[in-house]
Amino acid sequence: MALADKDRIFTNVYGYQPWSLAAARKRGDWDNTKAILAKGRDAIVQEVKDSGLRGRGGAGFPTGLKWSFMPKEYRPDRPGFLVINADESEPGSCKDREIIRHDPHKLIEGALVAGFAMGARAAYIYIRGEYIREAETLFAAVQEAYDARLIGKNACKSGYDFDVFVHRGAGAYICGEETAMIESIEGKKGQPRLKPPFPAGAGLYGCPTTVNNVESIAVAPTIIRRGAAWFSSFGREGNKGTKLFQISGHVNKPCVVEEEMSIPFSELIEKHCGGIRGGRDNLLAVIPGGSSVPLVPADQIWDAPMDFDGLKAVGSGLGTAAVIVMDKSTDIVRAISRLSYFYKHESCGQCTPCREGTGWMWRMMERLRTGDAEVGEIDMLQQVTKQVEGHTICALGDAAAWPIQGLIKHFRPELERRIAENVREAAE
Ligand code: L3W
Ligand code: SF4
Repeated sequence: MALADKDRIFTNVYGYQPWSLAAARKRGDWDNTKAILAKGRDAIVQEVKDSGLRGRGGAGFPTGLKWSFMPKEYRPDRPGFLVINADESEPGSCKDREIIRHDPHKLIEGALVAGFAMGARAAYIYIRGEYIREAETLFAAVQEAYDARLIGKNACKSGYDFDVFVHRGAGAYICGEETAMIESIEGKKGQPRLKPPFPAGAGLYGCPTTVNNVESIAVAPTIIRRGAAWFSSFGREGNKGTKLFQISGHVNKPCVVEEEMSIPFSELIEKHCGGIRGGRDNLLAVIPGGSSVPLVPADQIWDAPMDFDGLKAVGSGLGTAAVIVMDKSTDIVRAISRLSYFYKHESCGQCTPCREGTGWMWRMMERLRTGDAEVGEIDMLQQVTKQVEGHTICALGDAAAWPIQGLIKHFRPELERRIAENVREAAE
């Protein structure tokens, strides 16, 4: 059953009401936040654990568990930090933008609640450089929260001091990787660090740090207010809660919509997007979780539950729930080749398999796109993806390899057809 309006967390996702503090308060934000903090650190972490919330930035790591990795004791010489990943750059992803545009106070209140629960001294919201208007909104909303003494010294009269800083990025996709983001905030070139140590052990300025996605943080106050049992009543085991889905591409009405986790793909598309352009039979394939996850052909995605396990079962992933729909007018080889170019362009270049491999993969994809290749090169390309996957410092290498692997797995006949046609043209 689809999510009822009364169960939506992001009630202003379309911006029908102002984002301002006054309007946010009418929607229930910042309502006796002091009472939430009074529950204590452990109780808040336990509630988030019980809710089943998993990270909304792509990896799906359990949020409450991540918060619990932060040190229990406060040390002034080694304060904890919360870093909020608003560097939304994954092709297809556009949900954090809507939260910041229309519901920034959910994020700021979430920063205070999460920061308090993990014993952090401050939150840094790292916002994508291209989100210029959104950054302006966020700066203004943070100032409103300071002026109302909701954050800063003695935040919400709780006796707890908590600062929120907004940090703008400069347009590099790789700064969305948590350790590259930390480097960037420190003023260095945004290149990922080797893990471990994980940020909870040694993060921003060498201090304990938790990096969470905007959506993961923005839902936290509602989870505490309405309770873990309410949140976990949506979705299925291991895939709980509500989720912002972002559907783009060849549907009649692309949209961002909050829905219950595990909603079947068909229901999501028919109910909220007016169906596939040209009807169900015109669907070719779907990239269900942002460009870093493999595509799924039409016949396998239609009944799939839109959650971590449901999409894993069809060889893909939920990622950020950025659903890219492609109908039969799509040149699927060209589409994946374009993604390959993106990863080649965004590679930070510090590890050889990614720096060199993304270039190799893109050039081979271009040869396959034009049909100017031998059939044996399809397997060679597959081998190159296997040499990149799992052999790099961060997940960008995997992200570059997986879409190509999905293409070869599901559309090999199309690759072979292009090569055959090119050979035939050359022979004529
Ligand atoms: C302490 C341990 N912490 C894991 C933490 C870790 C991180 C989180 C998940 O990649 C994915 C990527 C993209 N002690 C820990 C621990 N942690 N073990 O848990 O870590 P990890 O390494 O599984 O993932 P990641 O590096 O965060 C993120 C995928 O997301 N993605 C796209 C993302 C794009 C955006 C965007 O544009 N907004 O988010 C899509 O699928 O491929 O697989 O915090 O520290 N033992
Ligand atoms: Fe940089 Fe690519 Fe290595 Fe990640 S995998 S650290 S983006 S070179």
